[in-house]
Amino acid sequence: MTYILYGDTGSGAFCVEAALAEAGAPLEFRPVSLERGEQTSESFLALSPSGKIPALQLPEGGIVTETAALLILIAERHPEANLLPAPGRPQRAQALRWIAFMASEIYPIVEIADYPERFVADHKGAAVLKQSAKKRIRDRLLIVEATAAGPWFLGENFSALDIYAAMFSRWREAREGGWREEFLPKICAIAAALFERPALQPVWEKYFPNG
Ligand SMILES: N[C@@H](CCC(=O)N[C@@H](CS)C(=O)NCC(=O)O)C(=O)O
Repeated sequence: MTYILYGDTGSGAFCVEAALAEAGAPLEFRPVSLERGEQTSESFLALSPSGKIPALQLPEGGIVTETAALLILIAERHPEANLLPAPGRPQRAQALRWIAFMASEIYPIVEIADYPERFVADHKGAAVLKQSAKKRIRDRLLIVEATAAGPWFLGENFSALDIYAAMFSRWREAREGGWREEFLPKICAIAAALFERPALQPVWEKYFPNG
Protein backbone atom coordinates (compact mmCIF):
# COMPACT_ATOMS: atom_id res chain seq x y z
CA MET A 1 0.00 0.00 0.00
CA THR A 2 2.42 2.64 -1.25
CA TYR A 3 1.70 6.21 -2.26
CA ILE A 4 3.51 7.49 -5.35
CA LEU A 5 4.49 11.15 -5.14
CA TYR A 6 5.43 13.10 -8.26
CA GLY A 7 7.46 16.14 -7.28
CA ASP A 8 10.75 17.94 -7.12
CA THR A 9 13.02 18.90 -4.25
CA GLY A 10 12.44 22.45 -3.01
CA SER A 11 8.85 22.29 -4.31
CA GLY A 12 5.36 22.01 -2.87
CA ALA A 13 5.77 18.24 -2.86
CA PHE A 14 7.46 18.88 0.49
CA CYS A 15 4.18 19.31 2.37
CA VAL A 16 2.80 16.05 0.98
CA GLU A 17 5.91 14.02 1.70
CA ALA A 18 6.14 15.58 5.18
CA ALA A 19 2.51 14.77 6.00
CA LEU A 20 2.94 11.18 4.79
CA ALA A 21 6.19 10.85 6.76
CA GLU A 22 4.41 11.98 9.93
CA ALA A 23 1.77 9.36 9.20
CA GLY A 24 4.45 6.70 8.67
CA ALA A 25 2.97 5.88 5.28
CA PRO A 26 5.16 4.21 2.65
CA LEU A 27 6.02 6.47 -0.26
CA GLU A 28 7.73 6.16 -3.61
CA PHE A 29 9.10 9.43 -4.99
CA ARG A 30 9.08 10.01 -8.75
CA PRO A 31 11.08 13.10 -9.65
CA VAL A 32 9.64 15.70 -12.01
CA SER A 33 12.34 18.30 -12.65
CA LEU A 34 11.01 21.86 -12.75
CA GLU A 35 14.42 23.04 -13.93
CA ARG A 36 14.15 20.84 -17.01
CA GLY A 37 10.46 21.74 -17.49
CA GLU A 38 9.38 18.11 -17.06
CA GLN A 39 6.04 19.27 -15.62
CA THR A 40 5.02 20.14 -19.19
CA SER A 41 5.78 16.69 -20.61
CA GLU A 42 2.87 14.88 -22.18
CA SER A 43 3.13 12.01 -19.70
CA PHE A 44 3.01 14.31 -16.67
CA LEU A 45 0.20 16.47 -18.09
CA ALA A 46 -1.85 13.28 -18.34
CA LEU A 47 -1.60 13.08 -14.53
CA SER A 48 -1.75 16.78 -13.67
CA PRO A 49 -3.36 18.74 -16.51
CA SER A 50 -2.28 22.12 -15.09
CA GLY A 51 1.36 21.01 -15.26
CA LYS A 52 1.81 21.50 -11.54
CA ILE A 53 3.49 19.36 -8.93
CA PRO A 54 2.82 17.73 -6.54
CA ALA A 55 0.63 14.94 -7.81
CA LEU A 56 -0.06 11.95 -5.60
CA GLN A 57 -1.13 8.52 -6.73
CA LEU A 58 -3.12 6.82 -3.99
CA PRO A 59 -2.23 3.22 -3.07
CA GLU A 60 -5.58 2.02 -4.38
CA GLY A 61 -5.14 4.05 -7.59
CA GLY A 62 -6.29 7.52 -8.64
CA ILE A 63 -4.33 10.75 -8.84
CA VAL A 64 -4.90 13.67 -6.49
CA THR A 65 -3.39 17.14 -6.98
CA GLU A 66 -3.75 20.39 -4.99
CA THR A 67 -1.82 20.63 -1.77
CA ALA A 68 -4.78 21.82 0.30
CA ALA A 69 -6.84 18.81 -0.76
CA LEU A 70 -3.87 16.52 -0.24
CA LEU A 71 -3.16 17.69 3.31
CA ILE A 72 -6.80 17.30 4.30
CA LEU A 73 -7.00 13.92 2.58
CA ILE A 74 -3.84 12.58 4.24
CA ALA A 75 -5.10 13.78 7.63
CA GLU A 76 -8.40 12.01 6.99
CA ARG A 77 -6.77 8.78 5.83
CA HIS A 78 -4.29 8.69 8.72
CA PRO A 79 -6.18 10.01 11.75
CA GLU A 80 -3.63 8.50 14.15
CA ALA A 81 -1.07 11.08 12.92
CA ASN A 82 -3.23 13.95 14.27
CA LEU A 83 -2.39 16.15 11.30
CA LEU A 84 -5.57 18.18 11.74
CA PRO A 85 -8.02 18.74 14.60
CA ALA A 86 -10.79 16.14 14.28
CA PRO A 87 -14.09 17.15 12.65
CA GLY A 88 -16.27 18.90 15.20
CA ARG A 89 -13.34 20.21 17.25
CA PRO A 90 -13.34 24.03 17.52
CA GLN A 91 -9.87 24.36 15.99
CA ARG A 92 -10.92 22.41 12.90
CA ALA A 93 -12.63 25.45 11.41
CA GLN A 94 -9.55 27.63 11.79
CA ALA A 95 -7.29 24.87 10.46
CA LEU A 96 -9.38 24.58 7.29
CA ARG A 97 -9.58 28.35 6.97
CA TRP A 98 -5.83 28.85 7.03
CA ILE A 99 -4.99 25.91 4.78
CA ALA A 100 -7.42 27.40 2.25
CA PHE A 101 -5.93 30.85 2.76
CA MET A 102 -2.40 29.70 1.98
CA ALA A 103 -3.54 27.60 -0.98
CA SER A 104 -5.67 30.29 -2.56
CA GLU A 105 -4.14 33.59 -1.45
CA ILE A 106 -0.42 32.75 -1.54
CA TYR A 107 0.26 29.75 -3.79
CA PRO A 108 -1.18 31.20 -7.03
CA ILE A 109 0.97 34.31 -6.60
CA VAL A 110 4.08 32.12 -6.44
CA GLU A 111 3.44 31.20 -10.08
CA ILE A 112 3.35 34.90 -10.97
CA ALA A 113 6.59 35.58 -9.07
CA ASP A 114 8.35 32.52 -10.53
CA TYR A 115 7.09 32.82 -14.10
CA PRO A 116 6.06 36.47 -14.66
CA GLU A 117 6.65 36.10 -18.41
CA ARG A 118 3.56 33.87 -18.53
CA PHE A 119 1.47 36.89 -17.60
CA VAL A 120 3.21 39.84 -19.27
CA ALA A 121 4.83 39.67 -22.69
CA ASP A 122 7.51 42.35 -22.40
CA HIS A 123 10.68 41.87 -20.40
CA LYS A 124 10.44 45.08 -18.40
CA GLY A 125 6.79 44.51 -17.51
CA ALA A 126 7.62 40.99 -16.35
CA ALA A 127 10.33 42.30 -14.02
CA VAL A 128 7.90 44.81 -12.50
CA LEU A 129 5.22 42.13 -12.11
CA LYS A 130 7.71 39.82 -10.40
CA GLN A 131 8.44 42.48 -7.79
CA SER A 132 4.73 43.20 -7.20
CA ALA A 133 4.02 39.49 -6.80
CA LYS A 134 6.87 39.13 -4.32
CA LYS A 135 5.49 42.03 -2.28
CA ARG A 136 2.01 40.50 -2.35
CA ILE A 137 3.35 37.13 -1.15
CA ARG A 138 5.18 38.84 1.69
CA ASP A 139 2.06 40.78 2.70
CA ARG A 140 0.08 37.56 2.84
CA LEU A 141 2.80 35.77 4.78
CA LEU A 142 2.64 38.54 7.35
CA ILE A 143 -1.05 37.70 7.81
CA VAL A 144 -0.11 34.05 8.39
CA GLU A 145 2.62 35.10 10.81
CA ALA A 146 0.18 37.29 12.77
CA THR A 147 -2.29 34.40 12.94
CA ALA A 148 0.13 31.71 14.14
CA ALA A 149 -0.54 31.16 17.83
CA GLY A 150 2.81 29.68 18.86
CA PRO A 151 4.59 27.54 19.64
CA TRP A 152 2.76 25.76 16.78
CA PHE A 153 0.46 27.42 14.29
CA LEU A 154 -2.67 26.28 16.13
CA GLY A 155 -1.21 26.62 19.61
CA GLU A 156 -0.06 23.71 21.74
CA ASN A 157 -0.36 21.00 19.10
CA PHE A 158 1.59 20.33 15.92
CA SER A 159 -0.55 20.10 12.77
CA ALA A 160 -0.34 20.10 8.97
CA LEU A 161 -0.62 23.89 9.17
CA ASP A 162 2.93 23.99 10.50
CA ILE A 163 4.23 22.00 7.56
CA TYR A 164 2.35 24.18 5.09
CA ALA A 165 3.29 27.58 6.58
CA ALA A 166 6.95 26.58 6.95
CA MET A 167 7.03 25.49 3.31
CA PHE A 168 5.91 28.88 2.01
CA SER A 169 8.50 30.56 4.20
CA ARG A 170 11.33 28.56 2.55
CA TRP A 171 10.78 29.89 -0.94
CA ARG A 172 12.74 32.64 -2.65
CA GLU A 173 10.15 35.37 -2.15
CA ALA A 174 10.35 35.09 1.66
CA ARG A 175 14.00 34.08 1.84
CA GLU A 176 15.68 36.84 -0.13
CA GLY A 177 17.52 39.49 1.86
CA GLY A 178 16.95 37.71 5.19
CA TRP A 179 13.34 38.97 5.12
CA ARG A 180 11.77 35.90 6.73
CA GLU A 181 14.16 35.90 9.71
CA GLU A 182 13.25 39.50 10.40
CA PHE A 183 9.52 39.40 9.73
CA LEU A 184 8.42 35.78 10.25
CA PRO A 185 9.89 34.87 13.65
CA LYS A 186 7.01 32.57 14.65
CA ILE A 187 7.06 30.69 11.35
CA CYS A 188 10.86 30.41 11.56
CA ALA A 189 10.50 28.92 15.05
CA ILE A 190 7.92 26.48 13.69
CA ALA A 191 10.33 25.51 10.87
CA ALA A 192 13.10 24.87 13.41
CA ALA A 193 10.72 22.76 15.52
CA LEU A 194 9.68 20.74 12.47
CA PHE A 195 13.31 19.90 11.83
CA GLU A 196 13.47 18.38 15.34
CA ARG A 197 10.71 15.89 14.57
CA PRO A 198 12.36 12.57 13.71
CA ALA A 199 10.02 11.76 10.83
CA LEU A 200 10.46 15.19 9.28
CA GLN A 201 14.19 15.78 9.51
CA PRO A 202 15.10 13.61 6.49
CA VAL A 203 12.26 15.12 4.46
CA TRP A 204 13.40 18.64 5.35
CA GLU A 205 17.00 17.82 4.39
CA LYS A 206 15.86 16.38 1.07
CA TYR A 207 13.75 19.39 0.07
CA PHE A 208 15.57 22.27 1.74
CA PRO A 209 19.22 21.22 2.18
CA ASN A 210 20.19 24.85 2.77
CA GLY A 211 17.81 25.32 5.67
N1 LIG B 1 -2.56 24.66 -6.74
C1 LIG B 1 -1.39 23.84 -6.74
C2 LIG B 1 -0.16 24.69 -7.03
C3 LIG B 1 1.07 23.85 -7.23
C4 LIG B 1 2.24 24.62 -7.81
O1 LIG B 1 2.14 25.79 -8.17
N2 LIG B 1 3.38 23.93 -7.90
C5 LIG B 1 4.56 24.50 -8.49
C6 LIG B 1 5.83 23.98 -7.78
S1 LIG B 1 5.92 24.47 -6.08
C7 LIG B 1 4.71 24.04 -9.92
O2 LIG B 1 4.42 22.91 -10.22
N3 LIG B 1 5.15 24.93 -10.80
C8 LIG B 1 5.45 24.59 -12.14
C9 LIG B 1 4.84 25.51 -13.15
O3 LIG B 1 4.05 26.40 -12.79
O4 LIG B 1 5.18 25.32 -14.34
C10 LIG B 1 -1.26 23.09 -5.41
O5 LIG B 1 -1.73 23.61 -4.38
O6 LIG B 1 -0.75 21.96 -5.40
